[in-house]
Amino acid sequence: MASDLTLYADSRFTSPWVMSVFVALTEKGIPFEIRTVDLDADENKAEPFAGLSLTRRVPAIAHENLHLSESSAITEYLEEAFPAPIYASVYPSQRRERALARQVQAWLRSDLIPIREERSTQAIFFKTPIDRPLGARATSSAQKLVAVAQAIIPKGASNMFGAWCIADTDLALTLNRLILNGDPVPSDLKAYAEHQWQRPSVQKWVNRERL
Ligand SMILES: N[C@@H](CCC(=O)N[C@@H](CS)C(=O)NCC(=O)O)C(=O)O
Repeated sequence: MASDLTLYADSRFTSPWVMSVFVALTEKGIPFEIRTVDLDADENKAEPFAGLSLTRRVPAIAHENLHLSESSAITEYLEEAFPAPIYASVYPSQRRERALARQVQAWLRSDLIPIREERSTQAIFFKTPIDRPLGARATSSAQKLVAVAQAIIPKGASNMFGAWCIADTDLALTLNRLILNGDPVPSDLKAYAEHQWQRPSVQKWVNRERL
C-alpha cells in the first residue's frame, strides 16, 4: 500500500541527514516509504527528484502535496504535523531547551567540515575505519566538538536535555565519526554516544542492508 509520506534517501544509506529524518519518523511511529536516489549517478540532479526537491539534496520528504528538503526543517515540520501526545516528541517540550536543541542541530550542519571531510560516514556504516590520523584542521574541529559536547551534555547524562531528542542522535553521529574510527574522545562522551547508538530507531538505521 502506498504511504502518505515518502522519505527520499541516498541509495547507499550513508547520509547522516537522512538518518536524522529516518530516526525522527521511526520515533514518531509515522508510516512512511523510502525511495532511494543514486547520488553517484547524479539522479538527484535529474527529474523526477530535481523537480520535487528545491535543493536537489537528500533527505527530502513528500507529504500531502508538500515537498521539503533540509533535514532539520523536516524534523521540525514532523514535530508540528505529528504532534505530542498522539505522536512521540522528537524535540524538547520546553521552549528554551527546544531552542538549544535547534542550536545544536544548526551548528552540526554548518561547522566541523574538516571532520566530515576526513571521517566520512561511509567508515561508520560500512565499518571500514580510516587508517589515517586527523590532520591539523580536523584535529582542531575535533577539539571544538569535544568542548561543545562537554558544555551541553550534563556530566554523566545520557541525553542533552533529560529526555532524548533528535539533536542527541545528530550529536552522537558526529561524535561517532571519531569514536568508531578509534580517534581519541573523552570517556564521558564515548559513553553518551554509545548510549545514543543503542537506541532502537538508530539501530534500525545502522543495521540496514547496504550495498
Ligand atoms: N543541510 C542539508 C545537507 C544535505 C546533504 O548534504 N545531502 C547530501 C547527501 S549527505 C546530498 O544530497 N548531496 C548531493 C548534492 O549535494 O548534490 C540537510 O541537513 O539536509
